[in-house]
Amino acid sequence: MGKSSKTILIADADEQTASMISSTLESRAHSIKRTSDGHAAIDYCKQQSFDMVVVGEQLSDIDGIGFIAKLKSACQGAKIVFISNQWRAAEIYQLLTKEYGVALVVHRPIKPLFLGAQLDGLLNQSSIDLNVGQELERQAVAAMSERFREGLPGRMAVLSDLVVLGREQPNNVAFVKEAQRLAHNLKGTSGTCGMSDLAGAALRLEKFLALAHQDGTVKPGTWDKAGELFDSLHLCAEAVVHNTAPAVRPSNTALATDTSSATPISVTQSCDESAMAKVLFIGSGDNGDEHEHQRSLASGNFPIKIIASSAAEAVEKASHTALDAVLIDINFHDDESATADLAREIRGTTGNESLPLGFITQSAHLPDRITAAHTGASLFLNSPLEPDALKDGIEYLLAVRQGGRPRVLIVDDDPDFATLIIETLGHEGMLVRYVSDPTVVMQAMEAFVPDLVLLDVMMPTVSGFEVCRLLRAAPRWQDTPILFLTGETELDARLAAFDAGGDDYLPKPVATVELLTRVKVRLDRARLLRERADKDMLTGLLLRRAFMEQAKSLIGEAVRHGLAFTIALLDVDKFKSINDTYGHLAGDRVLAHFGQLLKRRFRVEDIRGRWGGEEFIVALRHESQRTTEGALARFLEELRGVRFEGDHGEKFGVTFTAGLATFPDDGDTLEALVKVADERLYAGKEAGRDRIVVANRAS
Ligand code: GH3
Ligand code: MG
Ligand code: MG
Repeated sequence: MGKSSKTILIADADEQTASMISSTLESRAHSIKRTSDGHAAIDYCKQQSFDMVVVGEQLSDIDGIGFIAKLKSACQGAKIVFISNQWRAAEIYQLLTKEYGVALVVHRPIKPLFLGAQLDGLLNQSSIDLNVGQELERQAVAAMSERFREGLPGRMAVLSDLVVLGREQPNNVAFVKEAQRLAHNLKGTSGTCGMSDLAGAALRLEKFLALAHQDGTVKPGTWDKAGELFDSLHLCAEAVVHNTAPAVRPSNTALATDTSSATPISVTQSCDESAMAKVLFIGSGDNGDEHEHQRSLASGNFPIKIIASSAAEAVEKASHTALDAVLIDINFHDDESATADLAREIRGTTGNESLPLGFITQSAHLPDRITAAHTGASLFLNSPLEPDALKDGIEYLLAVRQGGRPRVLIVDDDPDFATLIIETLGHEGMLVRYVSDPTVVMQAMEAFVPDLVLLDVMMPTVSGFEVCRLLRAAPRWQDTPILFLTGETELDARLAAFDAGGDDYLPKPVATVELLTRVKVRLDRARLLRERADKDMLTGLLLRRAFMEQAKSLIGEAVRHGLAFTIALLDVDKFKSINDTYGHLAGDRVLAHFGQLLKRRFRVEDIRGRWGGEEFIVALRHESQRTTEGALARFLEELRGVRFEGDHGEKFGVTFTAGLATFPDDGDTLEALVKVADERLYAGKEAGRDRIVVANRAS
């Protein structure tokens, strides 16, 4: 991936959005010019050439779309990105992309990490003339067609064997069903690849076989007719393999299928790099490690890319790559506080506040718990690393992450089709996990925690409808968007999809641009709803109700595993007088900073919320009172060091008082624990503030 610096113009009258986009791009070392004025923007474009122009919904003198219409002639060659306030009608989308040459439409709310990955993808593409969506689709389909072509003789050989077996045992319904399934998959993939003759022949075979069995019995004469249909299918397949038009089917000619030379069906697991989870591995910085770990992770269908780094380069790499987790090998940095500083610095870079952290240590050398809790290490792995431990550890880190790149699970028994989807969605910065066996979907859901599921309908063993119903029965997956992908386009099948609890329905063959659009709409909508309901806008932390919901699961977990956890209520000291002295806006800045700092400290799986006003709440998983007290003391120490600025430039500092309560010693319900923590907080205020209280009588 090219990391060369690009020049980018941001034209947007919305100060906040422009700042956010600008800092996202600056952190990737691009140079930025900003304006809120359309005329000024056109002038800039005439004076210098930009690699990209990012246009907001509204400029000071013209609306964004009107501006884009003018922009086209002024700036040749720049990629135009439009930040839209809303999802628009298809015609406007068409107008923007086809007429005005807009390369990408991004919808609010904007996620810096996601946007960064999207813009990176755009800036690294060499072709500028082609519509990006179409070009992407063309490339993806070309790659898919090539793989499909390679695997086709193998697929045909399996089908041919089935025809032979079917003739030998004409009453065995399993052969009919399996042949039907294979024909169905052939139809889907070849249709997507634009091989219409082959798709048509496969459809005829599939339809015939679907009607050839009933109540567990096979109709007489089935295999004779199926043999004929298979023969014409085979001709089309030959034509595809040799890249020629299919010959006219010679009548009554038996086909000699040479199965001995056929290659087995290839199950392709390779996929586009951008769809991979990226893990920064901070060790000696020696690439040997990277290759070794990469090898040990090569198996399995969850692609992970290891990016090796020395400690010196780590912060730089973290701010320029859309990372999913960080692993630090402490053995190379025997100074523990330097390791903790490095971890904090990485989580201080834009978009990485909630990046999961893992430490690799020699068992003899465990870092102290307070440092670990404050810094936010979610995981300790013992070195030397066992291959499985590394894989499991990384999966754990990826699972505890919240609010990272959009995660999509695809369930489909056709690996070629899945690969196409992985590539298409991966290009957009999404993380995709692929499961070919519908019976393991539940485990995959638990391990991967997707934001959206793409479900094939027709699969061996379990149909997609059933999988969907199963998911909907679990409260946890009730709101996860589920999209069906299927070659069945009859009305009944479509109704069944919605009946089963699906959110949308996409016929196969699927146009990748359409798929992408629908996936994005669903993801955007789901995320928007979740954030509106759960998040406090000022601090970015959970609201009280959402906090309580998430914290409740801590109780269940603590009971099951016999573990403790500690909650802390934090209240900013003399906040009223801060508002009175320095202004309400300065007060808001204090709260926002407090929230940001809370996010960056502690582990990503610890829960943080805004309890209300200037009160915050934190729950530290699996931590004792003593460790939590220590970690909070470090946090208080850090906060004391922050200089805030009043509305008139005055400098001031803030402190807080906290009350702690631990499960199960101080109570066995969340409400009881909050009550105890609140009493201790109050005692701390009485005793003079700026302290952390762990026992009923403040000392
Ligand atoms: P103590 O040390 O005893 O906690 O004193 P305090 O002044 O912090 O406590 P008090 O509860 O009397 O005052 C809290 C103030 O916080 C009152 C309220 O106006 C202010 N406040 C609540 N929410 C916000 C907010 O979102 N922004 C700002 N700027 N102020 C807020
Ligand atoms: Mg207060
Ligand atoms: Mg208060």
